[in-house]
Amino acid sequence: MARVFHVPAGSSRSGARRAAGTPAAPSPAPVRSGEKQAGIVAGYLAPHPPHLVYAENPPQNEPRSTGGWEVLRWGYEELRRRLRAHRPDVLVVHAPHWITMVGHHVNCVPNPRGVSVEPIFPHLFRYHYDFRTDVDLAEAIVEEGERAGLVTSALREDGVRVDYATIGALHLANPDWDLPVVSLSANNNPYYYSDASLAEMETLGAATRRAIERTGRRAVLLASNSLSHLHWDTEPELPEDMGVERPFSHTQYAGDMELLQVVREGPTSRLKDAVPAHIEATASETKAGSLTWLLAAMGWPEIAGDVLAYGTVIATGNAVVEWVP
Ligand code: 2X7
Ligand code: FE2
Repeated sequence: MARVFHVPAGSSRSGARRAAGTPAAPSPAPVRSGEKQAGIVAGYLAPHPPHLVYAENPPQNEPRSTGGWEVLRWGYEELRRRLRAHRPDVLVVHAPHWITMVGHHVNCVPNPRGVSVEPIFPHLFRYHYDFRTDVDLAEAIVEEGERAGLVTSALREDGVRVDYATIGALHLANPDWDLPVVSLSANNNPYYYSDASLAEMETLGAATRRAIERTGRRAVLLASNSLSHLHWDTEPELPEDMGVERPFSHTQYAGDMELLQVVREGPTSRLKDAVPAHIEATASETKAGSLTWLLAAMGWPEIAGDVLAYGTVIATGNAVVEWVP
């Protein structure tokens, strides 16, 4: 891992903010969840292709469709049913299109609102969002990350546009937006340094778990990643034309199936080797670290994952998966 992203604990940008006299965020008070037990209650692989939101025709999205990608969307329907049953206080999402070049950032803006636009598919995704952040938990994740020696930063500027991978996964998991959110950035280190591993995501995952426990939250985690990531560079006249939707190649499809077989068999610790091998074989979007963060946060539980759906979107592989620790 490139050393530029490691600093001694306490020397981060938010540490500098405190040194400059800005009042530190108050320690979050533990929250009582009634009879509910706090901690991470479930984790989902929750891919974000903008096509899935477009196909749903929600009022928040400007473009209109005639449907498409139904099997993946049915998987999300089941995800939503299960997510409700876990009765979470908060959704915590790690997404690969909030790219930060230095460190791991956490959105601490209390009420992000604006229009999220997919830069390559703006004709499919122009989504009006308006949601609440669990600021206490967000700040606790910044603090725990810092304490663990990560470069962390609290985003506090109102009006910064929220990326489509964060919005896409959150919409598909909870289109009512009636739960508070914590959104984490993806540090782009693995895309720039050939020797970079996902080891830092282990640290970020553990820090996330400690922050959730410390604040007494009942949290559902969302890893907003597609799987195999080679895709077409042209799209059909009708974007939702399922007559042309298919895997990029048999090799890409087979790579996804190999990974999902390990997911279905468990335990999750086998994914410590399987995820990097899958990235190598399929240019998987899990290279951005969201899936590793999720599994590390759950402590690599000795369980299998439940694959709720698999399908391609403009040839990329996408799976909706549940893990209940
Ligand atoms: O970001 C994406 C993606 N992950 C997969 C497919 C299509 C578009 O955007
Ligand atoms: Fe993506």
